[in-house]
Amino acid sequence: MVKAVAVLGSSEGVTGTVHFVQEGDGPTTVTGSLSGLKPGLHGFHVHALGDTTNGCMSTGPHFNPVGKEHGAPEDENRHAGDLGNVTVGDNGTATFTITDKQIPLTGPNSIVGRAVVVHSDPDDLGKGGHELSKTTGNAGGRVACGE
Ligand SMILES: [Cu+2]
Ligand SMILES: [Zn+2]
Repeated sequence: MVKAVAVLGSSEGVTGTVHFVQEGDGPTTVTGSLSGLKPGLHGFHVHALGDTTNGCMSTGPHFNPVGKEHGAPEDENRHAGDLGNVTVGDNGTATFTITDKQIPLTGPNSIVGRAVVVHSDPDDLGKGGHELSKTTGNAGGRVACGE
């Protein structure tokens, strides 16, 4: 079993912890808790770089090792880092569990050392018809990140 953890921080008071666990070649289970966010849906992705020297801006684009378009977690055509949205309650917190097959913790496409990013707005999952839908899901600013 391989494990990883990302501790999220932000300049806007958002905090959180995200744990990753993978057994063998099976799917990766992601469990997280976040606080300090506005209620509603927030885009949630693995970005390509673990570099937070310039805040969340230096984490690069969505992790996309096989050159696909932005999409929903269940889509065939999606970035590996596309984990959809997390839902934040009225108290500003979210707890969630995601199981996904495209974010291994070992091998050439491993996500270990990359950044987890939470956005200010909902991810439209590539279907919003906005010019950014097929690259970022038009999820707005990067409000918290960690590696
Ligand atoms: Cu993102
Ligand atoms: Zn994406």
